[in-house]
Amino acid sequence: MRRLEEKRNVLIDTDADFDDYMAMLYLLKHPDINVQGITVSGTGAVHLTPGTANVSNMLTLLGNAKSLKIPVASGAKAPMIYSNTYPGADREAADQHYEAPFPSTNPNPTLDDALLFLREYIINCESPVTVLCIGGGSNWGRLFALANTDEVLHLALGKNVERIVMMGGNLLPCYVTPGAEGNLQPTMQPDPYYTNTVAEWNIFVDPVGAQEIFAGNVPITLVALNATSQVPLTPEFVAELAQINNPVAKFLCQVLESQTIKPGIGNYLDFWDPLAACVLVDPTLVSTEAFKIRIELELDEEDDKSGMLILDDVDGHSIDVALDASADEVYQEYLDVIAL
Ligand SMILES: [Ca+2]
Repeated sequence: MRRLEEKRNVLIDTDADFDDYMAMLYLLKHPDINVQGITVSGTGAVHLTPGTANVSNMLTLLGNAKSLKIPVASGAKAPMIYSNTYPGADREAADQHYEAPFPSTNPNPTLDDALLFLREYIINCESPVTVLCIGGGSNWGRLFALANTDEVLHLALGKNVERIVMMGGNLLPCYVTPGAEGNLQPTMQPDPYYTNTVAEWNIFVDPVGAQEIFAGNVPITLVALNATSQVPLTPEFVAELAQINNPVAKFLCQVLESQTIKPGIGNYLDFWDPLAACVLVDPTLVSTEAFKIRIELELDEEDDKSGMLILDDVDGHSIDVALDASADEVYQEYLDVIAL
């Protein structure tokens, strides 16, 4: 396990998908990470109200009073642009937390305004914070948009947010080798309702939200499909996780063994959000390269490329993109922490 020289404060933004649980519980168990708050977006996998309750109740898996008090705040009910949505069956499964039970209900109330929580935290924090953004750009995009007219927030974001590690996007084969195509189509089978083949879900659900984050002048590591596709979610990994005997591992196994998730293991599911969480702790698990990137914001119903990442040296923003990952090291790092 990778130890840090000093404890790191982290804010998480999530859409409470199956792999978000993997990512969040890894950071919550890591001895050198202090999760300072979790904001929930209702524009990705989960709907906002059940998602916020699920994340709050997830904290009961940690079995300590301190974790129960981590602020959980509900955020965006709608994207900043369009109404691109995940498949309905996937959203329903996320709402039901994959039928995996939480030990109990968290007695602490959730917060109803993620933007207000983030603004106050970032303005008042005494040491820098790192952000794990695994739920698309709807919450943090709005925060950066707010900072355009809120000078106090603007200065605090520049001073106090050390880096945003965001799972999202893909650099196409026309830009890098090996390139990565979008990931909408495999999830929508057998009845794809979007034609887009070039975007990744987290960017696609809110291209403007992601673009606001890119433009926010905070260092960004984008854990793109180019890297995550090299760390597949395999039956072998699930078997190793099942060897760990604690409530967190047991919960994660129940999620991964659920009807919705299990068919994708060893098939089309990758270590998306948990790779981003591992990279937040240990950046050497991936190799990154800086590119100037902007996001396609136009919607074309006949040839949709909205959400596509475009390399643009004039109008792009400098982003460190993860292109390569060491799968075996990632699995080991992940399992070591979950076993604690
Ligand atoms: Ca997610």
